[in-house]
Amino acid sequence: MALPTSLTPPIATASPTQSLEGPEPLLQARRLVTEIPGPASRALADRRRAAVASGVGSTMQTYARRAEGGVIEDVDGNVLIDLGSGIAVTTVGSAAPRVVRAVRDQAAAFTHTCFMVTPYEGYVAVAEQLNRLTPGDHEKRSVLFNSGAEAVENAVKIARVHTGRSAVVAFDHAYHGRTNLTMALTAKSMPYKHGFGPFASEVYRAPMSYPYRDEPGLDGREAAARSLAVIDKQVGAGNLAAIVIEPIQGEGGFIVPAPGFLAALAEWAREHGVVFIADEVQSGFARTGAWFAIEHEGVVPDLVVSAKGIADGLPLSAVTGRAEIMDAVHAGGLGGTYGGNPLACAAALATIETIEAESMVQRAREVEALVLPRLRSLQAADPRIGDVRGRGAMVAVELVHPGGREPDAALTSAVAAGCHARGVVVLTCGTYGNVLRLLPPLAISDELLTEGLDVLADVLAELGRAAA
Ligand code: PLZ
Repeated sequence: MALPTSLTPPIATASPTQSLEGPEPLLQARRLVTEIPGPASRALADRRRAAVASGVGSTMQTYARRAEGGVIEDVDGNVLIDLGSGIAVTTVGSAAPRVVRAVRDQAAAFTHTCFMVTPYEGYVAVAEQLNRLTPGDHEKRSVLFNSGAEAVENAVKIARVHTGRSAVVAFDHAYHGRTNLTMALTAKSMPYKHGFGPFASEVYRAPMSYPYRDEPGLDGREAAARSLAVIDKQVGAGNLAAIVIEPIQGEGGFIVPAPGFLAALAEWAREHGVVFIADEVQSGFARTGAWFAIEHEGVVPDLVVSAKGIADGLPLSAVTGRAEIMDAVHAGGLGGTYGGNPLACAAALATIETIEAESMVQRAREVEALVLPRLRSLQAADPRIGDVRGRGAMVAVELVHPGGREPDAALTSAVAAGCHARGVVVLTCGTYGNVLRLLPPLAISDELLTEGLDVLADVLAELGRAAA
Protein backbone atom coordinates (compact mmCIF):
# COMPACT_ATOMS: atom_id res chain seq x y z
CA MET A 1 0.00 0.00 0.00
CA ALA A 2 1.39 3.41 -0.93
CA LEU A 3 1.75 5.92 1.89
CA PRO A 4 -0.53 8.94 1.59
CA THR A 5 1.87 11.60 0.37
CA SER A 6 0.78 14.04 3.07
CA LEU A 7 2.27 11.72 5.70
CA THR A 8 5.63 11.42 3.99
CA PRO A 9 8.14 13.73 5.65
CA PRO A 10 9.70 16.24 3.29
CA ILE A 11 13.05 15.20 1.89
CA ALA A 12 15.69 17.91 2.12
CA THR A 13 17.34 18.66 -1.22
CA ALA A 14 20.02 21.17 -2.06
CA SER A 15 18.64 24.12 -3.97
CA PRO A 16 19.92 24.25 -7.55
CA THR A 17 21.71 27.54 -6.88
CA GLN A 18 23.58 26.17 -3.86
CA SER A 19 27.21 25.50 -4.73
CA LEU A 20 28.35 21.92 -4.28
CA GLU A 21 31.43 23.26 -2.51
CA GLY A 22 29.09 24.49 0.23
CA PRO A 23 27.93 28.05 0.82
CA GLU A 24 31.13 29.19 2.54
CA PRO A 25 33.83 27.41 4.51
CA LEU A 26 32.72 26.29 7.93
CA LEU A 27 34.40 28.40 10.59
CA GLN A 28 36.87 26.17 12.43
CA ALA A 29 35.77 27.04 15.98
CA ARG A 30 33.58 25.44 18.64
CA ARG A 31 30.29 27.31 19.00
CA LEU A 32 27.34 26.42 21.22
CA VAL A 33 24.11 28.28 20.49
CA THR A 34 21.65 25.84 22.11
CA GLU A 35 21.87 23.04 24.65
CA ILE A 36 23.12 19.76 23.13
CA PRO A 37 21.01 18.29 21.62
CA GLY A 38 19.05 21.38 20.60
CA PRO A 39 15.41 21.63 19.52
CA ALA A 40 15.96 20.79 15.85
CA SER A 41 17.95 17.67 16.82
CA ARG A 42 15.27 16.66 19.31
CA ALA A 43 12.59 16.99 16.62
CA LEU A 44 14.64 14.72 14.35
CA ALA A 45 15.06 12.27 17.21
CA ASP A 46 11.26 12.08 17.48
CA ARG A 47 10.93 11.34 13.77
CA ARG A 48 13.72 8.82 14.04
CA ARG A 49 12.00 6.92 16.86
CA ALA A 50 8.99 6.35 14.61
CA ALA A 51 10.97 5.48 11.50
CA VAL A 52 14.39 3.97 12.27
CA ALA A 53 14.92 0.50 13.76
CA SER A 54 15.79 0.88 17.42
CA GLY A 55 18.69 -1.59 17.15
CA VAL A 56 20.85 1.13 15.56
CA GLY A 57 22.46 3.32 18.20
CA SER A 58 24.08 6.75 17.97
CA THR A 59 26.81 8.08 20.23
CA MET A 60 25.32 11.58 20.19
CA GLN A 61 21.74 12.76 19.86
CA THR A 62 22.66 15.82 17.86
CA TYR A 63 22.06 15.63 14.10
CA ALA A 64 24.72 16.76 11.64
CA ARG A 65 24.14 19.39 8.98
CA ARG A 66 27.68 19.95 7.70
CA ALA A 67 31.18 18.80 8.54
CA GLU A 68 34.54 20.08 7.43
CA GLY A 69 38.12 20.13 8.71
CA GLY A 70 37.96 19.54 12.46
CA VAL A 71 34.33 20.49 13.09
CA ILE A 72 30.77 19.23 12.70
CA GLU A 73 27.88 21.71 12.54
CA ASP A 74 24.58 20.39 13.84
CA VAL A 75 21.05 21.23 12.68
CA ASP A 76 20.68 23.83 15.47
CA GLY A 77 23.82 25.71 14.37
CA ASN A 78 26.09 24.35 17.11
CA VAL A 79 29.61 23.67 15.92
CA LEU A 80 31.29 20.70 17.58
CA ILE A 81 34.98 19.79 17.70
CA ASP A 82 35.32 16.43 15.97
CA LEU A 83 37.60 14.02 17.82
CA GLY A 84 35.96 10.96 16.25
CA SER A 85 36.13 11.30 12.44
CA GLY A 86 32.97 9.22 12.16
CA ILE A 87 34.94 6.31 13.69
CA ALA A 88 38.27 6.90 11.95
CA VAL A 89 36.85 7.54 8.50
CA THR A 90 37.21 11.23 7.62
CA THR A 91 40.95 11.21 8.14
CA VAL A 92 41.52 13.94 5.53
CA GLY A 93 38.58 15.94 6.92
CA SER A 94 34.94 15.53 5.95
CA ALA A 95 34.14 16.87 2.47
CA ALA A 96 37.85 17.43 1.75
CA PRO A 97 38.03 19.71 -1.32
CA ARG A 98 39.81 17.23 -3.63
CA VAL A 99 37.31 14.54 -2.67
CA VAL A 100 34.31 16.79 -3.27
CA ARG A 101 35.61 17.71 -6.72
CA ALA A 102 36.48 14.15 -7.70
CA VAL A 103 33.12 12.74 -6.58
CA ARG A 104 31.19 15.53 -8.28
CA ASP A 105 33.06 14.98 -11.56
CA GLN A 106 32.63 11.23 -11.36
CA ALA A 107 28.91 11.53 -10.57
CA ALA A 108 28.47 13.63 -13.68
CA ALA A 109 30.36 11.09 -15.82
CA PHE A 110 28.76 7.88 -14.52
CA THR A 111 27.66 6.60 -11.13
CA HIS A 112 27.75 2.87 -11.80
CA THR A 113 28.28 0.32 -14.49
CA CYS A 114 29.39 -2.55 -12.22
CA PHE A 115 33.04 -3.54 -12.43
CA MET A 116 31.92 -7.12 -13.15
CA VAL A 117 29.99 -5.92 -16.22
CA THR A 118 31.74 -2.94 -17.80
CA PRO A 119 34.96 -2.21 -15.91
CA TYR A 120 36.47 1.27 -15.52
CA GLU A 121 39.84 2.86 -14.78
CA GLY A 122 39.10 4.13 -11.24
CA TYR A 123 38.99 0.62 -9.83
CA VAL A 124 42.29 -0.31 -11.48
CA ALA A 125 43.90 2.92 -10.29
CA VAL A 126 42.82 2.33 -6.67
CA ALA A 127 44.24 -1.21 -6.85
CA GLU A 128 47.53 0.20 -8.18
CA GLN A 129 47.69 2.72 -5.36
CA LEU A 130 46.95 0.10 -2.69
CA ASN A 131 49.59 -2.21 -4.14
CA ARG A 132 52.06 0.68 -3.93
CA LEU A 133 51.13 1.88 -0.44
CA THR A 134 50.74 -1.35 1.54
CA PRO A 135 53.83 -2.79 3.25
CA GLY A 136 56.30 -4.91 1.25
CA ASP A 137 57.68 -4.61 -2.25
CA HIS A 138 56.55 -8.05 -3.45
CA GLU A 139 54.09 -8.37 -6.31
CA LYS A 140 50.56 -7.61 -5.13
CA ARG A 141 46.94 -7.65 -6.21
CA SER A 142 43.90 -5.88 -4.76
CA VAL A 143 40.16 -6.46 -4.80
CA LEU A 144 37.57 -3.89 -3.73
CA PHE A 145 34.42 -4.18 -1.62
CA ASN A 146 32.06 -1.87 0.27
CA SER A 147 32.46 -2.33 4.02
CA GLY A 148 35.23 -3.34 6.36
CA ALA A 149 33.37 -6.49 7.36
CA GLU A 150 32.89 -7.52 3.75
CA ALA A 151 36.59 -7.14 3.05
CA VAL A 152 37.64 -9.09 6.16
CA GLU A 153 35.26 -11.86 5.17
CA ASN A 154 36.74 -11.97 1.67
CA ALA A 155 40.28 -12.02 3.02
CA VAL A 156 39.35 -15.19 4.89
CA LYS A 157 37.78 -16.68 1.74
CA ILE A 158 40.97 -15.98 -0.19
CA ALA A 159 43.18 -17.49 2.53
CA ARG A 160 41.03 -20.62 2.59
CA VAL A 161 41.26 -21.18 -1.15
CA HIS A 162 44.99 -20.52 -1.15
CA THR A 163 45.78 -22.89 1.73
CA GLY A 164 43.07 -25.49 1.23
CA ARG A 165 42.51 -25.24 5.02
CA SER A 166 39.50 -23.93 6.90
CA ALA A 167 40.39 -22.80 10.44
CA VAL A 168 40.85 -19.13 11.28
CA VAL A 169 42.33 -17.62 14.44
CA ALA A 170 41.23 -14.28 15.87
CA PHE A 171 42.19 -12.71 19.20
CA ASP A 172 40.70 -11.66 22.50
CA HIS A 173 39.23 -8.11 22.25
CA ALA A 174 39.11 -8.37 18.44
CA TYR A 175 36.55 -6.51 16.34
CA HIS A 176 36.14 -7.43 12.69
CA GLY A 177 32.52 -6.61 11.84
CA ARG A 178 28.86 -7.55 12.10
CA THR A 179 28.32 -10.07 9.26
CA ASN A 180 28.01 -13.72 10.23
CA LEU A 181 31.65 -14.67 9.72
CA THR A 182 32.99 -11.41 11.15
CA MET A 183 30.69 -11.67 14.20
CA ALA A 184 32.34 -15.01 14.81
CA LEU A 185 35.75 -13.32 14.57
CA THR A 186 34.66 -10.46 16.85
CA ALA A 187 35.23 -11.15 20.55
CA LYS A 188 32.65 -9.08 22.41
CA SER A 189 29.16 -10.49 22.78
CA MET A 190 27.08 -7.46 23.82
CA PRO A 191 26.05 -5.70 21.63
CA TYR A 192 27.67 -7.20 18.52
CA LYS A 193 26.79 -10.91 18.81
CA HIS A 194 24.14 -11.17 21.50
CA GLY A 195 21.23 -13.29 20.23
CA PHE A 196 22.54 -13.36 16.64
CA GLY A 197 24.02 -16.87 16.58
CA PRO A 198 24.65 -19.52 15.48
CA PHE A 199 27.99 -18.22 14.28
CA ALA A 200 30.32 -19.46 11.56
CA SER A 201 32.37 -22.49 12.53
CA GLU A 202 36.13 -23.04 12.42
CA VAL A 203 36.89 -19.75 14.17
CA TYR A 204 39.24 -20.01 17.17
CA ARG A 205 40.35 -17.40 19.66
CA ALA A 206 43.84 -16.80 21.00
CA PRO A 207 45.07 -14.54 23.81
CA MET A 208 46.08 -11.00 22.81
CA SER A 209 49.07 -9.05 24.03
CA TYR A 210 47.53 -6.37 26.25
CA PRO A 211 50.46 -4.76 28.09
CA TYR A 212 48.35 -2.86 30.63
CA ARG A 213 46.50 -6.01 31.71
CA ASP A 214 49.10 -8.75 31.11
CA GLU A 215 51.42 -9.95 33.87
CA PRO A 216 53.97 -7.17 34.31
CA GLY A 217 57.13 -7.78 32.30
CA LEU A 218 55.56 -10.16 29.76
CA ASP A 219 57.23 -9.07 26.54
CA GLY A 220 55.94 -9.36 22.98
CA ARG A 221 57.74 -12.62 22.22
CA GLU A 222 56.45 -14.22 25.41
CA ALA A 223 52.91 -13.02 24.73
CA ALA A 224 53.17 -14.50 21.23
CA ALA A 225 54.43 -17.80 22.63
CA ARG A 226 51.38 -17.87 24.91
CA SER A 227 49.08 -17.32 21.89
CA LEU A 228 50.92 -19.82 19.70
CA ALA A 229 50.70 -22.52 22.36
CA VAL A 230 46.91 -22.14 22.31
CA ILE A 231 46.82 -22.14 18.51
CA ASP A 232 49.11 -25.14 18.26
CA LYS A 233 47.20 -27.23 20.80
CA GLN A 234 43.62 -26.20 20.01
CA VAL A 235 43.77 -25.79 16.23
CA GLY A 236 47.01 -27.18 14.80
CA ALA A 237 48.97 -25.35 12.14
CA GLY A 238 48.04 -27.92 9.51
CA ASN A 239 44.37 -26.96 9.81
CA LEU A 240 44.89 -23.24 9.96
CA ALA A 241 44.20 -21.04 6.92
CA ALA A 242 44.75 -17.63 8.50
CA ILE A 243 45.53 -15.53 11.53
CA VAL A 244 43.46 -12.32 11.50
CA ILE A 245 44.65 -9.49 13.71
CA GLU A 246 44.26 -5.74 14.15
CA PRO A 247 47.82 -4.34 14.55
CA ILE A 248 46.28 -1.89 17.02
CA GLN A 249 42.93 -3.12 18.23
CA GLY A 250 40.13 -0.61 17.72
CA GLU A 251 36.74 -1.35 19.24
CA GLY A 252 38.41 -3.69 21.76
CA GLY A 253 40.15 -0.77 23.47
CA PHE A 254 42.93 0.75 21.33
CA ILE A 255 45.20 -2.01 22.54
CA VAL A 256 48.77 -1.67 21.27
CA PRO A 257 50.44 -5.08 21.58
CA ALA A 258 53.89 -5.33 23.15
CA PRO A 259 56.74 -4.80 20.66
CA GLY A 260 57.68 -8.06 18.95
CA PHE A 261 54.27 -9.70 19.41
CA LEU A 262 53.09 -9.20 15.82
CA ALA A 263 56.49 -10.08 14.37
CA ALA A 264 56.60 -13.38 16.27
CA LEU A 265 53.10 -14.32 15.09
CA ALA A 266 53.94 -13.40 11.49
CA GLU A 267 57.15 -15.41 11.62
CA TRP A 268 55.31 -18.47 12.91
CA ALA A 269 52.61 -18.03 10.24
CA ARG A 270 55.23 -17.92 7.49
CA GLU A 271 56.92 -21.09 8.79
CA HIS A 272 53.62 -22.96 8.79
CA GLY A 273 52.09 -21.72 5.55
CA VAL A 274 49.40 -19.79 7.45
CA VAL A 275 48.16 -16.55 5.84
CA PHE A 276 48.80 -13.55 8.10
CA ILE A 277 45.96 -11.03 7.64
CA ALA A 278 46.31 -7.50 9.05
CA ASP A 279 42.91 -5.92 9.62
CA GLU A 280 43.88 -2.27 9.16
CA VAL A 281 40.29 -1.10 8.77
CA GLN A 282 40.57 1.29 11.73
CA SER A 283 44.35 1.67 12.10
CA GLY A 284 45.24 2.10 8.43
CA PHE A 285 45.45 4.95 5.98
CA ALA A 286 47.80 7.39 7.74
CA ARG A 287 45.85 7.24 11.01
CA THR A 288 48.77 6.12 13.19
CA GLY A 289 51.59 8.08 11.58
CA ALA A 290 52.35 5.42 8.99
CA TRP A 291 50.29 4.35 6.01
CA PHE A 292 49.54 1.15 7.91
CA ALA A 293 49.98 0.59 11.65
CA ILE A 294 51.81 -2.70 11.21
CA GLU A 295 54.73 -0.79 9.66
CA HIS A 296 55.61 0.42 13.19
CA GLU A 297 56.41 -3.20 13.98
CA GLY A 298 58.34 -3.84 10.76
CA VAL A 299 55.98 -6.66 9.79
CA VAL A 300 54.92 -7.36 6.20
CA PRO A 301 51.52 -9.07 6.26
CA ASP A 302 50.39 -11.48 3.53
CA LEU A 303 47.02 -9.72 3.21
CA VAL A 304 46.02 -6.23 4.33
CA VAL A 305 42.39 -5.19 4.80
CA SER A 306 41.62 -1.48 4.29
CA ALA A 307 38.37 0.46 4.68
CA LYS A 308 37.20 3.52 6.66
CA GLY A 309 39.90 6.16 5.97
CA ILE A 310 40.39 4.98 2.40
CA ALA A 311 37.69 7.14 0.77
CA ASP A 312 36.72 9.96 3.17
CA GLY A 313 33.35 8.40 3.95
CA LEU A 314 32.30 6.87 0.67
CA PRO A 315 31.78 3.17 1.20
CA LEU A 316 34.91 1.38 0.01
CA SER A 317 37.07 -1.42 1.34
CA ALA A 318 39.84 -3.57 -0.03
CA VAL A 319 41.94 -6.66 0.36
CA THR A 320 45.51 -6.25 -0.87
CA GLY A 321 48.09 -8.97 -0.79
CA ARG A 322 50.67 -11.28 -2.26
CA ALA A 323 49.83 -11.98 -5.89
CA GLU A 324 50.13 -15.75 -5.49
CA ILE A 325 47.64 -15.78 -2.61
CA MET A 326 45.18 -13.32 -4.17
CA ASP A 327 45.28 -15.02 -7.55
CA ALA A 328 44.63 -18.47 -6.09
CA VAL A 329 40.91 -17.75 -6.29
CA HIS A 330 39.05 -19.16 -9.32
CA ALA A 331 37.69 -16.72 -11.92
CA GLY A 332 34.43 -15.17 -10.76
CA GLY A 333 35.02 -16.21 -7.12
CA LEU A 334 35.26 -12.64 -5.85
CA GLY A 335 32.99 -9.68 -6.50
CA GLY A 336 29.73 -7.95 -5.63
CA THR A 337 27.43 -5.47 -7.36
CA TYR A 338 28.90 -2.34 -5.77
CA GLY A 339 32.45 -3.39 -4.90
CA GLY A 340 34.77 -0.61 -6.07
CA ASN A 341 31.91 1.70 -6.99
CA PRO A 342 33.22 4.49 -9.28
CA LEU A 343 32.26 7.31 -6.87
CA ALA A 344 34.04 5.56 -4.02
CA CYS A 345 37.11 4.94 -6.20
CA ALA A 346 37.23 8.60 -7.23
CA ALA A 347 37.01 9.55 -3.55
CA ALA A 348 39.80 7.11 -2.66
CA LEU A 349 42.16 8.47 -5.31
CA ALA A 350 41.48 12.02 -4.11
CA THR A 351 41.95 10.93 -0.49
CA ILE A 352 45.33 9.37 -1.27
CA GLU A 353 46.34 12.49 -3.20
CA THR A 354 45.32 14.65 -0.22
CA ILE A 355 47.25 12.55 2.29
CA GLU A 356 50.38 12.79 0.16
CA ALA A 357 50.05 16.43 -0.91
CA GLU A 358 49.37 17.58 2.65
CA SER A 359 51.92 15.28 4.36
CA MET A 360 49.21 13.79 6.53
CA VAL A 361 51.25 10.77 7.60
CA GLN A 362 53.57 13.30 9.21
CA ARG A 363 50.57 15.24 10.51
CA ALA A 364 49.40 12.14 12.39
CA ARG A 365 52.78 12.09 14.16
CA GLU A 366 52.37 15.75 15.07
CA VAL A 367 48.93 14.98 16.49
CA GLU A 368 50.51 12.24 18.60
CA ALA A 369 53.20 14.65 19.79
CA LEU A 370 50.52 17.09 20.89
CA VAL A 371 47.98 14.68 22.39
CA LEU A 372 50.00 11.94 24.14
CA PRO A 373 52.08 14.20 26.42
CA ARG A 374 48.96 16.11 27.41
CA LEU A 375 47.12 12.92 28.30
CA ARG A 376 50.18 11.64 30.17
CA SER A 377 50.35 14.80 32.23
CA LEU A 378 46.66 14.36 33.10
CA GLN A 379 47.42 10.76 34.05
CA ALA A 380 50.28 11.77 36.33
CA ALA A 381 47.83 13.74 38.49
CA ASP A 382 44.79 11.49 38.21
CA PRO A 383 44.69 7.90 39.51
CA ARG A 384 41.49 7.26 37.51
CA ILE A 385 43.57 7.29 34.31
CA GLY A 386 45.09 3.81 34.38
CA ASP A 387 46.72 3.88 30.98
CA VAL A 388 47.42 6.23 28.09
CA ARG A 389 48.28 4.58 24.78
CA GLY A 390 48.07 4.70 21.02
CA ARG A 391 49.91 6.02 18.01
CA GLY A 392 49.43 9.01 15.78
CA ALA A 393 45.85 10.19 15.77
CA MET A 394 44.60 6.94 17.33
CA VAL A 395 45.05 7.42 21.06
CA ALA A 396 43.09 6.53 24.17
CA VAL A 397 42.90 6.65 27.93
CA GLU A 398 41.75 3.65 29.96
CA LEU A 399 39.77 4.69 33.03
CA VAL A 400 39.85 2.60 36.21
CA HIS A 401 38.90 2.75 39.87
CA PRO A 402 41.85 4.36 41.68
CA GLY A 403 44.24 1.99 43.40
CA GLY A 404 43.86 -0.88 40.93
CA ARG A 405 42.94 -1.76 37.40
CA GLU A 406 39.24 -2.37 37.81
CA PRO A 407 37.56 -0.84 34.74
CA ASP A 408 35.33 2.20 35.36
CA ALA A 409 32.78 2.12 32.54
CA ALA A 410 30.42 4.48 34.38
CA LEU A 411 33.08 7.16 34.63
CA THR A 412 33.96 6.65 30.97
CA SER A 413 30.35 7.19 29.89
CA ALA A 414 30.10 10.24 32.15
CA VAL A 415 33.28 11.77 30.69
CA ALA A 416 32.06 11.17 27.14
CA ALA A 417 28.65 12.67 27.96
CA GLY A 418 30.32 15.69 29.56
CA CYS A 419 32.44 16.28 26.46
CA HIS A 420 29.40 15.91 24.20
CA ALA A 421 27.41 18.44 26.23
CA ARG A 422 30.28 20.91 25.78
CA GLY A 423 30.48 20.38 22.06
CA VAL A 424 33.34 17.90 21.74
CA VAL A 425 32.72 14.62 19.93
CA VAL A 426 34.60 11.77 21.64
CA LEU A 427 33.99 8.04 21.43
CA THR A 428 34.35 5.21 23.90
CA CYS A 429 35.43 1.62 23.28
CA GLY A 430 36.92 -1.38 25.02
CA THR A 431 35.84 -4.85 26.04
CA TYR A 432 35.08 -3.37 29.47
CA GLY A 433 33.60 -0.12 28.11
CA ASN A 434 36.20 1.92 29.98
CA VAL A 435 38.32 3.37 27.19
CA LEU A 436 37.90 6.90 25.92
CA ARG A 437 39.34 7.10 22.42
CA LEU A 438 40.42 10.03 20.30
CA LEU A 439 40.40 9.78 16.50
CA PRO A 440 40.59 13.36 15.25
CA PRO A 441 40.63 14.07 11.54
CA LEU A 442 44.15 14.94 10.41
CA ALA A 443 42.74 18.15 8.94
CA ILE A 444 42.09 19.48 12.47
CA SER A 445 44.12 22.47 13.67
CA ASP A 446 46.37 22.37 16.75
CA GLU A 447 44.11 25.01 18.32
CA LEU A 448 40.96 22.90 18.02
CA LEU A 449 42.79 19.81 19.20
CA THR A 450 44.10 21.67 22.24
CA GLU A 451 40.67 23.08 23.00
CA GLY A 452 39.16 19.60 22.75
CA LEU A 453 41.75 18.31 25.24
CA ASP A 454 41.08 21.29 27.54
CA VAL A 455 37.40 20.35 27.57
CA LEU A 456 38.27 16.73 28.33
CA ALA A 457 40.51 17.85 31.21
CA ASP A 458 37.76 20.14 32.58
CA VAL A 459 35.17 17.38 32.42
CA LEU A 460 37.48 14.94 34.24
CA ALA A 461 38.19 17.56 36.92
CA GLU A 462 34.52 18.38 37.41
CA LEU A 463 33.54 14.74 37.71
CA GLY A 464 36.39 14.25 40.20
CA ARG A 465 35.13 17.14 42.34
CA ALA A 466 31.56 15.83 42.14
CA ALA A 467 32.69 12.40 43.38
CA ALA A 468 34.81 13.82 46.23
N1 PLZ B 1 37.62 -4.22 11.34
C1 PLZ B 1 39.27 -3.22 12.82
O1 PLZ B 1 37.28 -1.26 13.34
C2 PLZ B 1 34.70 -1.21 12.09
C3 PLZ B 1 32.41 -0.45 13.92
C4 PLZ B 1 31.39 0.31 14.63
P1 PLZ B 1 32.61 -1.96 8.74
N2 PLZ B 1 34.76 -0.53 13.34
C5 PLZ B 1 33.65 0.34 13.69
C6 PLZ B 1 30.16 -0.52 14.86
O2 PLZ B 1 29.73 -0.56 16.02
O3 PLZ B 1 29.64 -1.10 13.91
C7 PLZ B 1 35.73 -2.26 11.82
C8 PLZ B 1 36.98 -2.24 12.46
C9 PLZ B 1 37.91 -3.24 12.18
C10 PLZ B 1 36.43 -4.27 10.71
C11 PLZ B 1 35.46 -3.31 10.93
C12 PLZ B 1 34.17 -3.41 10.20
O4 PLZ B 1 34.05 -2.39 9.28
O5 PLZ B 1 32.91 -1.01 7.62
O6 PLZ B 1 31.87 -1.34 9.88
O7 PLZ B 1 31.95 -3.22 8.25
